[in-house]
Amino acid sequence: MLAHVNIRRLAFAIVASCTLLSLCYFWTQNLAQTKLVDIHRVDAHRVGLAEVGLDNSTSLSGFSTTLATTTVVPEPTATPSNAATTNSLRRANATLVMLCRNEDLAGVISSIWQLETVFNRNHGYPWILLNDEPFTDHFKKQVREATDRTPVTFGMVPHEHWNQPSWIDEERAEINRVLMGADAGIPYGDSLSYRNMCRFNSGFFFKHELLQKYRYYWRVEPGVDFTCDVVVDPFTFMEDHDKLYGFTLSIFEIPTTIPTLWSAVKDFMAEYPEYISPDNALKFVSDDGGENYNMCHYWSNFEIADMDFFRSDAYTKFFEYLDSKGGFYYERWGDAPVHTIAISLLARKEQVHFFENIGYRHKPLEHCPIFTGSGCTCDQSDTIGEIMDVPSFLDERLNQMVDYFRLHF
Ligand SMILES: Nc1nc2c(ncn2[C@@H]2O[C@H](COP(=O)(O)OP(=O)(O)OP(=O)(O)O)[C@@H](O)[C@H]2O)c(=O)[nH]1
Ligand SMILES: [Mg+2]
Repeated sequence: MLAHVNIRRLAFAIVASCTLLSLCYFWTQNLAQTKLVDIHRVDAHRVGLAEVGLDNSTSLSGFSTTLATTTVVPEPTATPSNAATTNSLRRANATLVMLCRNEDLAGVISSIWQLETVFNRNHGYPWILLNDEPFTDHFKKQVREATDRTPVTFGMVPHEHWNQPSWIDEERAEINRVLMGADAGIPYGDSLSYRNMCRFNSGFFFKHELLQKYRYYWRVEPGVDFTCDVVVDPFTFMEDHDKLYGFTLSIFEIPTTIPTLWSAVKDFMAEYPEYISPDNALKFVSDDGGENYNMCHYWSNFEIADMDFFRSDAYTKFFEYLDSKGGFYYERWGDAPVHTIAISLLARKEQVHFFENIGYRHKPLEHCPIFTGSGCTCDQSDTIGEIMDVPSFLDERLNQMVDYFRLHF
């Protein structure tokens, strides 16, 4: 009898524990799911996609574009302990590229050292450093030491890929540099070298002879931080998933730097409809069906991309068309909106990938992953999560500038 009661008690205890465990399990799962969805809503807001209006089944793959009912599919993860070493890893045909100046040395070494530490020491992707002036021996020596066993090559940007073309009306360009610089206080508004850099990054870097043999590239800038172990190779990920463009941060462009960019893009679309992808992401860059640009752009100081996209007929035509308008010099068109608009219009929307798992900081902005399973040294609350308001004076300034252009040119 006693044994019988004990067995009943034991059975009850087992059933009760199982029920309790199941309840706990479902509760924590639910919590985790809610958290993901909430964070991704913020995320969607951050990348300006909440307004895109994609339906639940549509995903800009890895983008947190998605709405509450959508399952969040993170990139595959691996722990650093089971990440293979250089020799056994499959590598993509890819390179790490940094455009920099001799005086950027400390920031160059810092960025290289960090990316080597969190990622490349396991892969050995070669570095290519480019400059519009010759690198000094001192610079090359220190960079070689920082890259350790990883190959590094130093290259010069050809004059014709960097400098303002002779057909640009320098008087007109200079007037606008003054207008945008001291007068309007637009960052780099008065800088010719910044314009050269933006145009080079828009239309020429992938043509550099040192980059010809590579398909994928990761753009790195001096002085940035990589704050998490990169345990999945983004290059092979891109290759395996047919991605053309990867980003971590997305913000608004300053409208006064690109007063006539979108009208040039609209002209291009009208003239070359054959290059516009039927499955494009126009909704990422325009909230009104293409009438106006909403200023959203991927922050291209971080960029992992397939250079074959930039080398394609579609992009070549797109860049040449924009370049012919002179806006890189008469205004201050950045490579970020140019790349963003191009990838949004010329590619399929699922060919863009949000690298949620890559911790990245380019001051003052950063992205700290929510999937911080692997070592991260960032604070998730530092991730930009709000749409940055465009100050109203910029709008006013934009109108003034458009009027100015109408009057004078
Ligand atoms: N060689 C060379 N590189 C440049 C020049 N201007 C900019 N760069 C590089 O181009 C990239 C972008 O320049 P940044 O000055 O960082 O521009 P930004 O990221 O828009 O602005 P910041 O917020 O100041 O970083 C960086 O990799 C720079 O090192 C230049 O005149 N010569
Ligand atoms: Mg920068």
